[in-house]
Amino acid sequence: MKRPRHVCLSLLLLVTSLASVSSQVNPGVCRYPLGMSGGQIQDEDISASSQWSESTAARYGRLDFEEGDGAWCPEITVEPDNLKEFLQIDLRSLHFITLVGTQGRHAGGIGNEFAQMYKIKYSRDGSRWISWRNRQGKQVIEANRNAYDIVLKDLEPPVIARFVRFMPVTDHSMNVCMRVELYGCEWLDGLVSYNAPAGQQMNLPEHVVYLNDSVYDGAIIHSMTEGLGQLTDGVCGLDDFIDSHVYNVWPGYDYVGWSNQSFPGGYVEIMFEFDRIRNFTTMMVHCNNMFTHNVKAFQQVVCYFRSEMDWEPTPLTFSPTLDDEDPGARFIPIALANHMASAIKCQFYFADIWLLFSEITFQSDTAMYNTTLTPPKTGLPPIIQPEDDPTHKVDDSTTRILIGCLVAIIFILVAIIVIILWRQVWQKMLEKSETFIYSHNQSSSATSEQESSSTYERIFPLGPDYQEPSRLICKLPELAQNSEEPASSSTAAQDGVPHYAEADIVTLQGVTGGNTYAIPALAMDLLSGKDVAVEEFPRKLLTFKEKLGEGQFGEVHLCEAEGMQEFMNKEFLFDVPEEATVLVAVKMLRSDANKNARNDFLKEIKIMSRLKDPNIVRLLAVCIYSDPLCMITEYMENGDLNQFLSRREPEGQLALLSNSPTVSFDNLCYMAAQVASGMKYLSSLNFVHRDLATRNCLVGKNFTIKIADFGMSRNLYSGDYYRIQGRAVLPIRWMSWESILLGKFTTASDVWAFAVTLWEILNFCKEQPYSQLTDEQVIENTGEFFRDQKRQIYLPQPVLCPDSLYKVMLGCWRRNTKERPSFQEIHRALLEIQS
Ligand code: DJQ
Repeated sequence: MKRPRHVCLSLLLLVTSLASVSSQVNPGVCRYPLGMSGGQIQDEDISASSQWSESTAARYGRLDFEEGDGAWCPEITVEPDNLKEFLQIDLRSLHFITLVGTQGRHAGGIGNEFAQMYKIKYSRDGSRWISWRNRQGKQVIEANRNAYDIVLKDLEPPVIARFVRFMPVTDHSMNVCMRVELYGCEWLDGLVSYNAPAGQQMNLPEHVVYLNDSVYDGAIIHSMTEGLGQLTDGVCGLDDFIDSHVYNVWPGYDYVGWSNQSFPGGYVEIMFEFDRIRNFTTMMVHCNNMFTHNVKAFQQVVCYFRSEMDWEPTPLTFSPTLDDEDPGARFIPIALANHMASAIKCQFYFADIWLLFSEITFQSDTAMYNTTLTPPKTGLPPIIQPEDDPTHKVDDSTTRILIGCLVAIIFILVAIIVIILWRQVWQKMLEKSETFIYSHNQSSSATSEQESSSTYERIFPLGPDYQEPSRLICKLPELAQNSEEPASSSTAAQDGVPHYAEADIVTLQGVTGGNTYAIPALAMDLLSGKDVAVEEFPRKLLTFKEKLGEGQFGEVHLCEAEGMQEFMNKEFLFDVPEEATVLVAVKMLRSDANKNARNDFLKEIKIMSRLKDPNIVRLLAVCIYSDPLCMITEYMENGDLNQFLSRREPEGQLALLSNSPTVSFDNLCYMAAQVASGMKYLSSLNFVHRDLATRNCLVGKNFTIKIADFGMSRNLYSGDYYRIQGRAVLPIRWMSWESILLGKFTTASDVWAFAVTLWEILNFCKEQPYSQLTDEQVIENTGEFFRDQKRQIYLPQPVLCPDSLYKVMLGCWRRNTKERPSFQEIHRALLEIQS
């Protein structure tokens, strides 16, 4: 299983920005100030319905500016029922706007006017104005309570517009002044509207699923015209279309869907109109594929292009491979073969009864020829000057394609260099970012996502409308897909500890444990097994007893081993039973495993053979001279720690009554201390576990513990892993904020997970961490840890947990990784508490 690597996101953004093509907007990232406070928006692009005086003209309505009399103020008092006044901003091109900020007139203490509320109107062409509404249909936005504080509000749904109007609203007659800012990024898709048949309603026995486009901003009569909506709001639907990322909405909210019963032609036609003629490379359609509910991605799409007045006669046809196995929602890319068009009309053919889309995005070259032909529909200024001689058009476009190819090659080369440099820079950058204090004053002056140099220049709103973490979810699957990058970055320099040279580190994937490990790899011949520091065990001396577990490519069996003592005696100089046979656990590679799985198995042997600590699963011997490949470890008769504890009770009345086995507080501490000790050992090797939890610890005789890593595929624990669009799987409830938000896994994030494990232990594994929170809420809580404004929710102090121990846990959950204790310190603290 692969983990998301945010390196890939950054790389993707980097390459995308260099290549200056458009790509799907990520609302989580698209939050840059658009230039009211930074000055990129010119005075002449700020206008208003009226002004109180020359010194309170529209141009003084810039957030955080104190020029003139300190804000824009309309001529007359704003009355509750009068909505005539507005402050208007022209962004000069289409922008994806995710956030707005307002402030009143303070003027160094002289002013005290502000807007308690306002509405937003927006327009893409300057003539058709649309009133913004939130997802519940409400137009009024609560705003300022005083003249100086900035109030940021997420636009949920975001808007795509060139012009925006702020219209102050009051509940009583009052003087109002405003300073404002817009946040977002340029809308490079260039899409100005899509027209489609209205979404329909699906009647399931247990739900009515509303598959309409509930935020469509055009007209909806029988069909949707002239608007944009859910297909462009940057929110991808979940695998199960009945669920939604957004709270308090109805089943099916994220999707727009149609049933084939209403379309005798067998297809749904959607027409897309753009701001100008563009050279299209790709269209991405995010489709649901829950075939168990008769929903499937389209079986064919036929697209027509209109570049001038007429539609091109020959359409482009594409048939994706139908997927009857994976019910996960997915983006289907459709290559548009550099067609030039200002409108595209696509017919999506049903593959099943239902067709459900949640996002459609386009990639196109922005620099296009534009002759005396059709003027852009919106009247937006074209980017490139008109060509004088239309006969050069064809030649010209071929040269453009050639230049494009060359440029692409250069970018790929640059990207490769960047990847190499990145590894070194990335760690340093992230360390720095942790100390970065998020505040509006420090927000960048960049006008778009593409121009900004740092991810941290975005605005993270401070109000209750904060959406960032959950929004990241939409982007994560993309990261997971691109996670071919080795995991070594996570093992690189942490907290100033000396570490292995990058080149010595290899990435290994466990077989049962689907985790990615990174360990120092010494030069050795992997497949010959020469350098595996464990001995070959005669396979015929193993007798199978029962199955202990199963992974994707192998099984773990309980076996009797004859003469294993020799192997054990050599390793441990203490006594082992003298019987002829001992029980061992044998992990075996399935005979039908492919070459990759086989290599992974051998790599896992290599790693495991180097981990020698009493509290880590220890490899006793292997069978690699012949197939099936096996590795052998001691049998831990009490299974995993989670199962072990959940079947036991603390000593006391309750246990006496129920007659269940008990575990004393001291024994709990003893087990916790062993986990800490094993982790102390791993951290000394700079080995990052990434999935420390009670489910990954084994219990032997007398409360002995060994840390293992079963991987994420055990059904029993599937609820502990958060699945993003059927791909990335993350133990979010055990993960530090930086692992979730930045993809950063270090010993410090293992320390965080250790404290969650400790919490589980003290609760006898009877409760899942944050059991009151949904996965989405856990991710939102991660955002609170990140902002550290005392709104984060910590796991509560378990009943059995003394204050001193809870202090240790809280220390492990500090925002700043450097302030968290080391495993050495934790281990010492646990020994002290125990005695
Ligand atoms: C690490 C691993 C052991 C396979 C179930 C009940 C049992 C075994 C990061 C380091 C710390 N340690 O282990 N990584 C990966 N491996 C494992 C297991 C636990 N597993 C899964 C079981 C299991 C026992 C033993 N007694 N009772 O299924 N590994 C490797 C393993 C298993 C058998 C032989 C050799 C290694 O998590």
